[in-house]
Amino acid sequence: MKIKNVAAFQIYDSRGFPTVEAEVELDNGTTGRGLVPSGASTGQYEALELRDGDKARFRGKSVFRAIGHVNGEIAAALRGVEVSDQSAVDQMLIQLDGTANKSRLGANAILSVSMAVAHAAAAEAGRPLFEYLGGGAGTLLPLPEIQILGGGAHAEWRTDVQDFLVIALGARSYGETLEMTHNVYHAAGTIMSERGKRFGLADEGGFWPDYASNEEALDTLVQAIERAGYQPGREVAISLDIAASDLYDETTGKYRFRLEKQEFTSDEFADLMIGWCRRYPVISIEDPMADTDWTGWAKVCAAIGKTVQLIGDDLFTTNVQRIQRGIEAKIANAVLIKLNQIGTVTETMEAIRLTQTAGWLPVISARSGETEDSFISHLAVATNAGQLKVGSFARSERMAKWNEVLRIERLLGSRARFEGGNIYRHFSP
Ligand code: 2PG
Ligand code: MG
Repeated sequence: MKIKNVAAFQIYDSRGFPTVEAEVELDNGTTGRGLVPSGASTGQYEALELRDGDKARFRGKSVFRAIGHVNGEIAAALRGVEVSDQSAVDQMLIQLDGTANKSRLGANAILSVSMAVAHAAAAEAGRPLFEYLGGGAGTLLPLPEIQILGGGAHAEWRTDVQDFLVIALGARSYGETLEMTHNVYHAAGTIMSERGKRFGLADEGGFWPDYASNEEALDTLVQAIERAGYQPGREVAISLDIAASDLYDETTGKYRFRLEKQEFTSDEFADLMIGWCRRYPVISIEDPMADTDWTGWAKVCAAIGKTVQLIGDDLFTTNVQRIQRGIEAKIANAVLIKLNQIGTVTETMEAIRLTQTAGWLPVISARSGETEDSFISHLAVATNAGQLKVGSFARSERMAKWNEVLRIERLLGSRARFEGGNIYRHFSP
């Protein structure tokens, strides 16, 4: 079926910031919509999110230029194009833009259309998105990585570490991961209330803490797992996103904790990260070092790369060239996958495939600024990625994704598979 028209509109993300929604209409009237998320702790190598920068409107964050590009050049190029050839559509969008980082038309403009085309094609085929994207091969339900406390750029630097998360290693089903996480999340809230440390909710729905150190937050996480009745490290393990690029000063080469007013050389910071992973029941750590500090990454990977999942987010920005370099340099063992870091569905799926071919683990991820689109839930199952990170266990833009996996599970019926904590079987403590 051919594309009849493409149109874009300004909508608002979970922080109330403007973002792009595209709608693709096919010749037979079928439509598909793509809603673009937005990060706060964005990596410097991400594709460019085009914002108007007009301080008089939406504090410079409006996206009218990106929308204009969809309604103008992109719509003109895609009219009459076959909707079911996602890679050809994405290739056209990449070529039309003509820049390496999608800065001319804007990655937000391009991604909205790329996602809308996939949604429309799936609807036209009468298939759920995960089946359409995975060609029927996607049957693995993801192990969730769920935030309990939020800090860093998502909570005005109330902690230096950005995400304190848990992974329910002991769960036997996807549903059970949610039940276990629910229990830990509310246990953490109770503990924080008892001590007067619960300030509210951070951007991704995790508790906004009032702590004097990052380790106080780590201790709370262990206590919450125990209070909920689980064995830390065995049934429920800790996962951290340090988002260390935000703590790094490229001119001095130093890492800095604002809260604890401490500075570290790369070597010292790597030692701190390695120490946390050894002292606490940590199964996964993301961006422990800055995106330009490959020496620091190599040191961390050599020390704990066989026992802990080491995820590159800002490090790789879902970019196959950067992932390939990382695989060759052996500086991590997992890749965070975000559609809007690279800007098309096809390139995102290529990044997932490359990660899997190398024997590394992909983690499909939301952004801190999210929408009601549950595309990533489908993407995770379609690609058998095995892991999904969507912020916390609160707020509807997060719950929409967790809930969508429950629906996918029902649709898959007896074909649904769940590996749970077994996905880390090649890590030996
Ligand atoms: C991250 C994400 C999600 P942001 O760093 O992994 O937690 O944050 O979308 O702000 O980059
Ligand atoms: Mg991250």
